[in-house]
Amino acid sequence: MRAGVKADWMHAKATFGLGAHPASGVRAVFISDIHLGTAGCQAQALLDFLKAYPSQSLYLVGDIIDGWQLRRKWHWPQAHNDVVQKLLRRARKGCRVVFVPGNHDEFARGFVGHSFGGIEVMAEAVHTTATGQKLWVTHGDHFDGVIQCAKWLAYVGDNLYEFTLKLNRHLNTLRARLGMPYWSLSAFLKHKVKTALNYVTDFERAVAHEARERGYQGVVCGHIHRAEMRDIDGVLYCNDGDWVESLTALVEHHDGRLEIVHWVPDARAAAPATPARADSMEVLT
Ligand SMILES: [Mn+2]
Repeated sequence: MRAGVKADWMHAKATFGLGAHPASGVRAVFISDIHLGTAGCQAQALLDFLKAYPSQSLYLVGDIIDGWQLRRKWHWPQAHNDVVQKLLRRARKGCRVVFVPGNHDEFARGFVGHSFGGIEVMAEAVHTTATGQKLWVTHGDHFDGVIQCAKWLAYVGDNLYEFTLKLNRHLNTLRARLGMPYWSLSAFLKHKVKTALNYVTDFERAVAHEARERGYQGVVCGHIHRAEMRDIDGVLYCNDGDWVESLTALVEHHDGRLEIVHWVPDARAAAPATPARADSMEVLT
């Protein structure tokens, strides 16, 4: 049984770009970390993705609306309305829409057990794939305990790396003038990023471990904005990524095959491919 399950997702692969979108849709779509209400939210790209991937089920795996940010500064352009409308329309048209709140939309945790416009609010969910695998669906912030390091360090990209190298030069010119010894800011940051990467791994392991404890074959989460699908000690760990930076989603095809979709917006399609964050992180380590 276990072997069958394994063979099934071993065939799963990540796809990039504007490849053929399934005309008949997919069985399930998992998205999280949309952060509606923030300037960083890539609402239009998400709208395009949702249009291209109709589904029988849609799981909103937390941090859909950024309540934290909205409390500080109201940012709600039309495209964010459109996303909400699109989700409600999807529920109305017969798609099962489940909303599992995250930490940024924890206000919705007060509405667990209720549904709004056909969208069910659940503290956590269980999705059964076409092949019978049971996937635990949770945002993942409850595992923050394993990530004690500043989370922003996990987002450091190569642009910032370039910047720190530059800053490093200026800093050390200044230090030299003040008669202070050379100190490498970039080495310091490199070390910090390495630590941050360890925390990512710790997070993934903690989530997978809990899924296994609970008797599930896999888990779908978000929260750390890092799309991933791999086996961790016999449990399928899936992270559906985010719609702020990476534009990623997890989909289940009608045959039960799981896939991480890396959405490429039309406007960017002609531009040279930007390396995935995982690649740029390697520059730093
Ligand atoms: Mn979160």
